[in-house]
Amino acid sequence: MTDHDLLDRLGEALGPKGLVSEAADMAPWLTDWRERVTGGAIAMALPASVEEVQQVVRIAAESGTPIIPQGGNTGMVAGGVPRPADRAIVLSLRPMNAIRSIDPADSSMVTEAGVILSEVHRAAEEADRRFPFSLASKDSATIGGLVSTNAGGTQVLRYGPMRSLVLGIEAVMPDGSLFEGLSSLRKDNRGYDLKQLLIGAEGTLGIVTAASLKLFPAAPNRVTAWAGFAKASDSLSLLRRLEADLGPVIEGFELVPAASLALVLDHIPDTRAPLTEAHAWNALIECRDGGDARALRGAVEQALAGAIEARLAADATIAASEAQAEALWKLREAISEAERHDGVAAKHDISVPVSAMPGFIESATAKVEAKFSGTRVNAFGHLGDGNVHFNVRAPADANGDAWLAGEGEAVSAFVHDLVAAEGGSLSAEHGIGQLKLAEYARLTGSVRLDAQRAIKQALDPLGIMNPGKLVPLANPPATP
Ligand code: 2HG
Ligand code: ZN
Repeated sequence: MTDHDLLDRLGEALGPKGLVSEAADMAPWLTDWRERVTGGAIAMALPASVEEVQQVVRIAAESGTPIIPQGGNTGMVAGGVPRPADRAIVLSLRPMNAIRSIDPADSSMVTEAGVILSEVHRAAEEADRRFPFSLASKDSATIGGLVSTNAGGTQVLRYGPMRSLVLGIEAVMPDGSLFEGLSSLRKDNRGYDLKQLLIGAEGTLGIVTAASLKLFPAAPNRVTAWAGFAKASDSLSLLRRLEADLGPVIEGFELVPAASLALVLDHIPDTRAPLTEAHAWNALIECRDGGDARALRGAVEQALAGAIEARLAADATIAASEAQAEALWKLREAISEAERHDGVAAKHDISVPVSAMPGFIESATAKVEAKFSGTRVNAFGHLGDGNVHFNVRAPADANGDAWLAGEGEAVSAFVHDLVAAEGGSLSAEHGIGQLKLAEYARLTGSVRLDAQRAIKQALDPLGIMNPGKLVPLANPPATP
């Protein structure tokens, strides 16, 4: 099929509103959020219904055209954009943005893939329920993307990643057939779980078109606190002490080193330091429940005072209003953006056992900064999950892109080797996409990789679903 014929077929299936093929109109959607990859596409399909998605997939299968499912394009590993040499169809799920149903009694909600996360939050609240999953890109990330990447975010400590919040999915399979798995069953033990296989598959096995999400009771009381302390190792002791004092109300515990806070204060307008003095390490602590607001605040105050007395924290503050809580969250959520404004960084989304993380941060930072002179580690994030973003900023005088392609690659291999030695993972929450594929292949055992390739081959024998992401080729072409 020629490109011309392909565009004709897609145009017939989608109508003029559902198809974009002008380079300028496609451009914003062909470069990933981190601006690391600009992919090649013949067209961008904007289907408005499941049937239209099925038609696009059938046309792609007939013509052997790669199909790249895309949501809000907020991913961190270039999983939602084509490869540079592709001549792909980018299939945007954004027009499919209906909330199909909310069932407060069942505590579940069915949303289409293009619904934006903050819309899900709002809809759940209106039904006096809650969807307790959040991340910095909540105003543009879509449910389909979050499901397909098994996204993590800042509430994993209590609620787990997307995998534990999805009850069912609907997906178009690589031959155009429909997996009608939108159940809200809490228990379903019929062997292999196709839903879980598709969650986190990064669009390599099919296209998620809708999801049934688990809702929770509303928890209107939130107490957001910020604590400063001297040593990374205090962070875990502080978390464990607060857990012992406060119990399960703690749902977020985010580590913010002085370097991250300085980046945010430098680059993000309307931000200010939360404590009078600077501390080498800080934690943003979020507690929530549905009980008595004053009681929760009192309990958190008392727990923090106890932690200061035990010298696990040097100072702490509690947000006195929703606006102050939002301001504290902004300091944490804007780290990624502030780092991007500052220059390039070799980014590592790593996990090790929670108990090993403080020691890992200290020793790996010393090793990296000693070996690669001028680099500066910025390790922040989800300490309570054993997951930090161990980002290594280029030396101040480095040429960003050239550094990334040269020394940056060596830094990444070095960091990933340290992570592997701890039994950790090189992708805790961002997935593999294009950017981690080579390192994933290098560090992953053949049993796992072969099983993954066999699954891919069985479900997508034509290899049209988001090729070049997540599944390393068995025999990659030799690099010249
Ligand atoms: C976060 O936790 C995101 O803020 C982004 O996962 C992390 O930019 C990063 O490395
Ligand atoms: Zn993160």
